[in-house]
Amino acid sequence: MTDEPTDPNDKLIRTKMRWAEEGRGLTGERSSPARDRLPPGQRLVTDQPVLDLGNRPQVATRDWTFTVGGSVETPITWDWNSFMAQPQVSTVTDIHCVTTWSRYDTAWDGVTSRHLLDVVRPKPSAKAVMLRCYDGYTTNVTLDDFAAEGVIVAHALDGYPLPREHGGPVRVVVPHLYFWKSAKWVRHIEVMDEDKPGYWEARGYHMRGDPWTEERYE
Ligand SMILES: Nc1nc2c(c(=O)[nH]1)N[C@H]1C(S)=C(S)[C@@H](COP(=O)(O)O)O[C@H]1N2
Ligand SMILES: [Mo]
Repeated sequence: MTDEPTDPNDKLIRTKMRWAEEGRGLTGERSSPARDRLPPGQRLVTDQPVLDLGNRPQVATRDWTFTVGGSVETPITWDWNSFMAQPQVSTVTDIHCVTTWSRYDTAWDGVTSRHLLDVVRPKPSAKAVMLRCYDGYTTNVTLDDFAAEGVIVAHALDGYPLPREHGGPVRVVVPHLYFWKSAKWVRHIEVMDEDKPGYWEARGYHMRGDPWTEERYE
């Protein structure tokens, strides 16, 4: 498994990189999270669009392994049964994609990032995580953002096993950041002493991606 995506969807990727250069979607509008549920520059959809590099890995649960390593006291390797044996939670969150669609009330089941971090125990020097996926996609999240309330390593969406196109068997959901941070088909979480850009972050997307302040591109 290499970490370089094969980019089967080159045209879409080039289009999205051009949007990043042009600052597409930026409105400079101000909005108050207390008053508005929809962040600036976003429009509400009711279906959930499928967006990825176009190469959707098929990973059967019996072949699935998930590892966390890097700057931690206790690296882990979980197979499907070990993952499902962890304490489970259900969450309901809004999601906001940088391409300007938002969807309200998506329901997820899985394991909280906080539980995961309690198990692996990041070293005091740890600052960020790189989420590494079965399709070669990567995205970075600071340790604070990853440990935030509501972040879930999810195996179910709206009450059903997470469909392959939405990242099944397991994806990460970071609901308070733009949806490109929510890594589908997650394979490995690397805890790092320094924040580094992932796939889209290296192509003009913002390192953090807060939808309320329109951290789309930089
Ligand atoms: N592994 C992986 N995760 C990914 C992506 C990807 O290409 N590969 N695309 C990201 C982007 S840009 C978005 S908007 C969301 C889309 O998730 P969805 O297809 O479930 O709506 O997944 C994110 N996670
Ligand atoms: Mo996206």
